[in-house]
Amino acid sequence: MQIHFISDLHLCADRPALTAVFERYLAGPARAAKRLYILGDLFEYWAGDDDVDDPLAALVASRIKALAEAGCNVFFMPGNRDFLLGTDFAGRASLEILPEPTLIMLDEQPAVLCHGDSLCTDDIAYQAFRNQVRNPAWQAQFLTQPLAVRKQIIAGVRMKSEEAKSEKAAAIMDVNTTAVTALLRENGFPRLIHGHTHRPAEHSLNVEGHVCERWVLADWREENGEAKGEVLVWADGKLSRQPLY
Ligand code: LP5
Ligand code: MN
Repeated sequence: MQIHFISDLHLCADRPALTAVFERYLAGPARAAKRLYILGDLFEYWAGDDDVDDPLAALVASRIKALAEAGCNVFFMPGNRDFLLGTDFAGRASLEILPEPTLIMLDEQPAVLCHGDSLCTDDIAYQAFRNQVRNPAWQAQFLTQPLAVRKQIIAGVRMKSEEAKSEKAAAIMDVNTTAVTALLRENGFPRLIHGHTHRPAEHSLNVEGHVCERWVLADWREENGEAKGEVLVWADGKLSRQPLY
């Protein structure tokens, strides 16, 4: 049986072709997996679990649930866009929310999982924003506001974020070596699997004398009118990438 990893699907009502790729994946290739890890940014944004009846959210939850009922354990780790996803959605989708980071085993080989944004420590403005919105008290207060108001606030933040990103150097928005080293050291120098940066690659690192691999997941996107996803598959003792259409 296989173990699958995906992230950065950024599903939203405006990109139905991407949702269709995800539906085909869940009904097809995912059925070969005993575990599926969704490492954040499943949704373009998540305003709170009182939005579970939104047609896209309801569809996604029901399709994930069908996979879970077919025998695959599905795990979700929050991304920077959907960290407000909570137990209501998890219940509807029959998935388990994992803390970040989480150390897992791929057969006998350890791997540490995270979304990836926590490793981008050179992005000082983003880390300040992250500290604020990941604070439980801040979240509780935010969630007291009506859903429509939250969506308006999020629209404002997304605009500000796009402006800010256009002025940042590309290197600032990648992972920081010291942060990667610290995470690997804290977890006993395993493999690292993460998304977020949209820079799919396999890096081999020598960390304090240990050779570690860092696998970066691909984002899902529409290109030249075609929707394309990707899953990282653990099978037969190795990882490989499988394109999804
Ligand atoms: O997501 P991505 O890869 O495009 O960009 C991220 C960082 N940006 C974000 C913001 C999200 O994209 C959009 C918000 C998602 C919804 C969250 C749900 C609920 C939260 C409610 C919030 C009030 O995460 C971006 C990084 C980039 O990754 C690369 O790592 O650079 O960070 C920024 O651009 C942040 C800015 O530098 C600073 C913050 C700007 C926001 C200011 C808030 C002002 C409030 C305005 C209200 C109208
Ligand atoms: Mn992200």
